[in-house]
Amino acid sequence: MELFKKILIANRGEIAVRVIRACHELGIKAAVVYSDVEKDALHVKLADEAICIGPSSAALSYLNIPAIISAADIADAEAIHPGYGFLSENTHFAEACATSGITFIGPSAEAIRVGGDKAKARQLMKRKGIPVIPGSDGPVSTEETAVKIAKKIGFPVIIKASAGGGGRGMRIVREEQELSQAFMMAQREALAAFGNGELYVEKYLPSIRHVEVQILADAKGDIIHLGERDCTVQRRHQKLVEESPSPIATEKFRKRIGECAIKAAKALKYRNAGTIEFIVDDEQNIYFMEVNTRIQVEHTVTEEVYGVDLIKEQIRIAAGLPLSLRQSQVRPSGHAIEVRINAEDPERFVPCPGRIVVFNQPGGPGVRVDTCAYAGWTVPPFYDSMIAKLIVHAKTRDEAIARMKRALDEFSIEGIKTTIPFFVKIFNHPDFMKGIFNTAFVERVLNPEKSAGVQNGKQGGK
Ligand code: MV4
Repeated sequence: MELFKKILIANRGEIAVRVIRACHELGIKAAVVYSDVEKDALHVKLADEAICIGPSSAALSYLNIPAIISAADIADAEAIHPGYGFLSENTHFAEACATSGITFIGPSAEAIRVGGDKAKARQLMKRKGIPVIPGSDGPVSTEETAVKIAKKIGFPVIIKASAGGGGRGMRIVREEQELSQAFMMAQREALAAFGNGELYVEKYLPSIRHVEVQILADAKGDIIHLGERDCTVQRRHQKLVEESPSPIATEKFRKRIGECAIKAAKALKYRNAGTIEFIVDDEQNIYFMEVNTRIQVEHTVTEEVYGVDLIKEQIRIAAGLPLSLRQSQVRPSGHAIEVRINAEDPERFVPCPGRIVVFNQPGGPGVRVDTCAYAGWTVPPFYDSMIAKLIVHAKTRDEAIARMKRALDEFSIEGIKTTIPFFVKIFNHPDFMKGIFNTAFVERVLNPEKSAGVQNGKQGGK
């Protein structure tokens, strides 16, 4: 089996740059696509060739399936790397690649389909003996059924959209009389956002952490996991800080959650890189939440701790090569933390595009910056506002935090506002330093007065 000679990258920003680097280290030519406002983008400069596929609007460029397939044909690329977002979890795109004889660097269209249907994925995992939060067995089509289930499992419950993502079509219901209206609103919201109003019901867990497991699976059916990432620090379903290992993980916990993730990957007959997301409650119970059938933004913290290049593994797997390591060779070393730096006002988190005048990035031991930004580049207003990921790696969590504070202090960006000042607050917060927090943490940092009475559960401990 041989690697590809040329790959087309159907993405932009830092992830396109990240994939170009993996290609070049593997001796593979990298072709990219770009929209007509991105002639000066870093991914265009670093690629071996670049093809303009349409105007600024993502719908007409980075989401334009026929244009991207044509670009792969013109470039004579044997495979397409979709990155994250855009077409990375689009079954039509994975199928269009196959039809055109192009290898899609990712899982099968069928695995993407199941991953995108949260009620179905949950039902499958439950059937395979993976713990799920008590709730409906598959989708719920009427309010009456929802009431019946809610009474059985007890309030509060949470109504979720099968096609859900980003918290849309989600409603917490505290008592029976609220349920009917919440059901209708969730259905309407899901229909508007996803063109699919299907809902399901779960018991609502008030104090949780978000812990996910990186898996790799090759064509032979070998599956390994590369431990967990803790993504509990979020605001409005946008992850802000990710770390590996999780501050709550012991070796025993890692073994338990890793085994759940491998079982889930087997249930999906998974191939390539994927993430199994779990909710962990204050008693360290693990519950399957959903599957992400793409490389994720936060893959970097796993790379740092496990010394594995996940993009290269994705490419090798897609080319039919075996995993480059076995589970017994997977060993964590130290602690890594990532922050997502956005071109946003750090007080209100509203996008703040514009021309970057100064861009001096931090360096030194254990510091990695994955970015598409440079001095003189103008952040376009049409796409995601993330312009850089700052990743630090050190022996212990405390040293990683100290290194992150040092690197944030060195980072000098002028001309636009960024979320760097917000992260300075996070890394100086006593609860973050202790590793004791839940998904309400960011709101508590931003509104200390409003949530003064809200206390965390009894988490943490090694
Ligand atoms: C939950 C939950 C509590 N109980 N499900 C939010 C997005 C979607 N992926 C699932 N989410 C949640 N599901 C039950 N049964 C709380 C959340 C949740 C959350 C989950 C992970 C990370 C951050 C979150 C923030 C708010 C709510």
